[in-house]
Amino acid sequence: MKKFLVAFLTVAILFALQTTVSADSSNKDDYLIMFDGPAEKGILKAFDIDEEDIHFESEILPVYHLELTEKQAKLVENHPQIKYVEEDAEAEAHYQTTPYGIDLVQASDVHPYGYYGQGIRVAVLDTGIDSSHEDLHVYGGHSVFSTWPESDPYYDGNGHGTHVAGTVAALNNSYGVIGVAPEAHLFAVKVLDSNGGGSYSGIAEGIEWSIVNDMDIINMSLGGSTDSSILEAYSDYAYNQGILVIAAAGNSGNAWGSGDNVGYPAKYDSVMAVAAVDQNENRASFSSTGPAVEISAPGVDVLSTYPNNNYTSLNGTSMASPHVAGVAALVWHYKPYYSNVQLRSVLNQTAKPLGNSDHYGNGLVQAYDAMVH
Ligand SMILES: [Ca+2]
Ligand SMILES: [Ca+2]
Repeated sequence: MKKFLVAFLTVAILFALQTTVSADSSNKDDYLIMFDGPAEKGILKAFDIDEEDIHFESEILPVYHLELTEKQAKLVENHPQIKYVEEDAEAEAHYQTTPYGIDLVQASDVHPYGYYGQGIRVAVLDTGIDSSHEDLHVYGGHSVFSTWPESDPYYDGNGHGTHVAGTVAALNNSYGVIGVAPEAHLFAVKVLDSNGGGSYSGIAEGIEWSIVNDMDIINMSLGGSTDSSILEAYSDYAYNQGILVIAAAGNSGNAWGSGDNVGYPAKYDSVMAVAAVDQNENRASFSSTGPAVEISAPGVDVLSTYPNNNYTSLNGTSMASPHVAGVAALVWHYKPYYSNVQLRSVLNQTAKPLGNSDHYGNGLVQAYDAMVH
């Protein structure tokens, strides 16, 4: 046993020595150097720096980008005609896009004051949320499906749920996009499969999970054309428990904006039906119409998160609904003493009127106006 240990130590030490030696002798790193005065390439040659180690010779400054060993770098640095020697530093693009909808619903007007919907719990009843996405933080979840991978709420084989989640709460950082309420807490409640299909029983189970797990807001970017007393009972129950229930009005509208075609559960009294507008605040031709339309939000060319660290633009009242959920989170964080009924009333009273109420309901949801109301 002891012999083995000794042998192992010897090998380890040898290996360590060898590593050190090789690092000292031949490992080259990228450097930027700048001469004090005009560049003199001959000086570089004197330090054994070959032509092949020089990557770039500046035409406007006496600067070279080259490869040096640590030893060479030290020698170069001590030369009186060399002003600077710097190891090359890594850089990457750091920017975050603000989708137009974030501005349109006035989220951009309240973020600078530090209002991000902190801690408001939003259940996204959808196709799951890709929780490994760099621009999302998912706090929990549940799937109504029993077979893998649909049983995993953090697997989104469709993309719809991840997109909806990003509109609610994509993180405020230096990359990707920003959501309406970037510090709201997202919960992935998977009631739709990878084909975007589901059932009323699944939605009911998702609503029940949301009630039991103390959600503040339920976003349902989904719907069907069948009326169901039991789905209505579930929606009512959630609303009576103090949850704000928001759903997409549906994509059954026509170019004329005629007809009564809002889907379920949006059509129920306990649920806010959200219609879609474009960047110019005009009704999207697909957006369902009728007296049940309650409020409007951006739903055309909406940029948001997509599985596998992607971002994409989608259309639909599905994209409009999470804007309202996000605004509700902003206002509720600011005025936590509001009941869901009061919050809903304020969102409706402060919406920007856009015209025909069968098309727009009370109008475009407005975060700032609701908060100062
Ligand atoms: Ca971001
Ligand atoms: Ca309704």
